[in-house]
Amino acid sequence: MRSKNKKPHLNPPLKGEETKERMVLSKNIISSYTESILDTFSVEKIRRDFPILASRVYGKPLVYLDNAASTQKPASVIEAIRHYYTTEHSNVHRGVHYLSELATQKYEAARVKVQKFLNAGSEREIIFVRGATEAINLVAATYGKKNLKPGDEVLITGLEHHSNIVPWQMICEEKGAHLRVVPIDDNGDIILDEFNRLLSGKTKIAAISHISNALGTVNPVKQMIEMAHRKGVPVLVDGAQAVPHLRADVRDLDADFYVFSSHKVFGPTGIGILYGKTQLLESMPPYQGGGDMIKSVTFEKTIFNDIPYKFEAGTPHIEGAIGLGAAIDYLNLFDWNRVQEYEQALLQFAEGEISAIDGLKIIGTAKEKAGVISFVLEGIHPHDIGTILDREGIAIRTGHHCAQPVMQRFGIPATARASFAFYNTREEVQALVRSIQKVKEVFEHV
Ligand code: C6P
Repeated sequence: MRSKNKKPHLNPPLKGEETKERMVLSKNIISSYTESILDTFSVEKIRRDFPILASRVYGKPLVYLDNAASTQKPASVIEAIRHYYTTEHSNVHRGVHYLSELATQKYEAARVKVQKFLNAGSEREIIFVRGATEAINLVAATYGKKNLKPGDEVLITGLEHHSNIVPWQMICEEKGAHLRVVPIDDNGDIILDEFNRLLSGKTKIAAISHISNALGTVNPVKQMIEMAHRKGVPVLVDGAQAVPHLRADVRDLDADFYVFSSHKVFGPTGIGILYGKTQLLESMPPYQGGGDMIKSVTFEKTIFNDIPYKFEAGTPHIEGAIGLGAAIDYLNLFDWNRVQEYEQALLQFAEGEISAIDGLKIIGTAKEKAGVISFVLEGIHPHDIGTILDREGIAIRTGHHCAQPVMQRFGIPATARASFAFYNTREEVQALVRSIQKVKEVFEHV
């Protein structure tokens, strides 16, 4: 994360009006420290772990800058899934035979890997779900069902992805509760005083993103959780964009719920995690009914299973969990201080280069940012930028990024978004900059 306080050796953060000028300046004086981080990180070695990164699209080398949408997979994850289906597959928790026990053991071992990855107190606090979206829906539907009544409030922020808005809207409507939204400022930072003010006796839960997918803002979630807890309000943290960039520690954060998707953290699609504190999970009703979530069933009454199984009805995404476990094993090979330093240096380099392009404006200049540069080009629709870049082999995302209220806040319909992972390089940033220049040239002649 880029932080003025935490990383004084990096160039200072860029804010508001002074952004453009400062970014241009930063392009010229990218510190030798930043240069040396970019030079010494073993990025080429890391890239060899990701087979897809060697591909060509339209005859050009792939430049994959859509990591906030989904990250690519290392060979070890692909191999873990192949190995599972080749030698280990059966259903879990159901059979006494060898393969069922083996699959169960692998599935449960993946849960323990996630527990350690998040530093959760117990593996019972780790629920396998389809992704961040399902995790938030689960909490909204079950915690909301139990705790919300007419007049109560749910507090979210103006930076949220639709997945952390719509489920709360739905349960508020059902229960006659109200959704309150903490505003963000012109840089894309949450206004903390407003967060504190809006936490009231009526607030039953606060749901906040750790990192914004549309702007890259890193929110001070630990501080926000402290503020909420002082008023007795539990907090759900949407960590979908955080886990690829930092090591989240749910106990250090004291998060009540923490959610993320495997596919954004170099694991397979269709699987994700809901972490919840034991006491809260035990107090919540089940989300779905079916096999595995019960202890006993008669036509008169069902006794539900203990957590985490109470929330895992039906045959789970077994190879997904195993693949996620392999992704965590892979991430554990790295020194995360080095990874973060590299990502910050790359982001800073990219911001300097990109912001120097005439007519380009970066949307989102928060105090701390990670992984994302959202931008608009004067007179050119982001979709046209995305299409022309695609022909150059460059994958970015364009549109509202499932965060329409963020776009409304900045008075724009869409942005072009380049999002980075630790396997991206300075040369890829330069390719992006050259291609944006080409976009401008194309439109100059239209
Ligand atoms: N953002 C993006 O391109 P799922 O779809 O369940 O894996 O993740 C949903 C989600 C929740 N919260 C945040 C902060 C997110 O960024 C996302 C997914 C992708 O920005 C796809 S819309």
